[in-house]
Amino acid sequence: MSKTRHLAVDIGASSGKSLLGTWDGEDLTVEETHRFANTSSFVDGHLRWDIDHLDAEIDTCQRKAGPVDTFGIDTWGVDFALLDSSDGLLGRPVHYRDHRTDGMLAELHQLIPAEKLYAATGIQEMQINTLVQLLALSRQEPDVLARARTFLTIPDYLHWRRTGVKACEFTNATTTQCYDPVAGSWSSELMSAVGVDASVFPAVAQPGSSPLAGFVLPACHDTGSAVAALDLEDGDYWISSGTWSIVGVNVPRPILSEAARLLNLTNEGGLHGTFRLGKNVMGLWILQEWLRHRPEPLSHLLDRVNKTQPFQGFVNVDSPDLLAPDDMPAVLQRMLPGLDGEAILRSVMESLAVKYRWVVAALAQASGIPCRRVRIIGGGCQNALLNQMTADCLGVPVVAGPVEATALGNLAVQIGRQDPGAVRHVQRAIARMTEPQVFEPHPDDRWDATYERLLQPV
Ligand code: LFR
Repeated sequence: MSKTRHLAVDIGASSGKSLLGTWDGEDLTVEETHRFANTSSFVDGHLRWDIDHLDAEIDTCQRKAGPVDTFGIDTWGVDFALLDSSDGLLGRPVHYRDHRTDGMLAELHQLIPAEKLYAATGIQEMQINTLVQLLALSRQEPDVLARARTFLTIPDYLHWRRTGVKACEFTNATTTQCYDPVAGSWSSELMSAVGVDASVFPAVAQPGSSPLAGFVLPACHDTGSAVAALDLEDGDYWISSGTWSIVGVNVPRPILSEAARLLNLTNEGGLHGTFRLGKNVMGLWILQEWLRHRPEPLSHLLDRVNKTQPFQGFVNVDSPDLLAPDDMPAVLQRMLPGLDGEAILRSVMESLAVKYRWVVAALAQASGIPCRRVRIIGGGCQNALLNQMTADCLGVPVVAGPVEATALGNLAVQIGRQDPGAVRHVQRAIARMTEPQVFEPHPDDRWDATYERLLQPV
């Protein structure tokens, strides 16, 4: 087989990169061709994407890679661009950590009962969701919504700029909380409830489909791409560990039971009609924000945290106070009085591991799939201390890697397309090229005691 060349552009919370993958039918070789900053800034009172900068950087990715057979872009979910009747951008897209959605969840529930919302979307209730952002927009800037003719999620927008194709890729469409996974279409009822004209939503296209020669849609939602890199076995749960920790398990169809709703689990679209049953946990954002205020290399900080006495404190890592605080260290110090920096961060990491255990138990209960092993992927899987804590707390082996799961999974779908066997073939090639690290569990009763603290009502 002759070699084919594929370009994955993966845009994360603070940086983006492009990986050029060469596929010979058996093995994948990759080369990072470009890396760039991704920053958001306050413009017109809101935290916004610097979308023109990203557009220019993606041009550079493409130029540096040279001719390729296919290319595809992924970023985080829920954010979007709106175009007017002349296809002009209606303002720089707003970042989900902007405060425009504060208090909007309660307002959404007044419009749509929680049970109905879950039955129609299967999506975890979070104030960052696209539906909540659209509600905020219709309340705060109705003129912008009135002028909108096209809704595109961020990767859809960046693809459209290059291909002229206006489509919403499936994995990302399902994360918006505007898409009905059972009906297999946008939910016009939900949209009209929040004041959005359903005609702005373009057709949904499957990952692996090719709307245009030379362009194969990857899983455009970064979590979708990350999980697409894995050759999962029965009983494998995964944690996509980055700014967020998404804990999940793959399921053949969405689970919309009352139990799943009460546990606030999410059903996000995956490859070939499957779903990812999961839940967002606040993740390494807490550490990233700590370091933004108290800069030092992460490895130095983790060395000291490792030497700190364990089990000194517990914190609810999913407290809304941690979503977008001005000063993360100050908030944590208030939540964990009397502890020094290292003890605070050790407590945060232990509390993360305990939350992972709770989520895995909830997912197992809702899906009926027992957890035999956890695969931790993404940048956060380099945190060996957290990996070991996770193994110890959950009592199952943790396999860490690949670090670049998102870009690799993006490539796997570009190469294998809509053929599950072909994607599996690439996933096996990815498993051969990366060396996962295994963390065996060491039982310790103190994890159970900390878990009990999580279960206590606040
Ligand atoms: C991870 C992620 C999560 C999503 C959050 C916000 O990067 O995409 O899956 O819930 O970011 O979009």
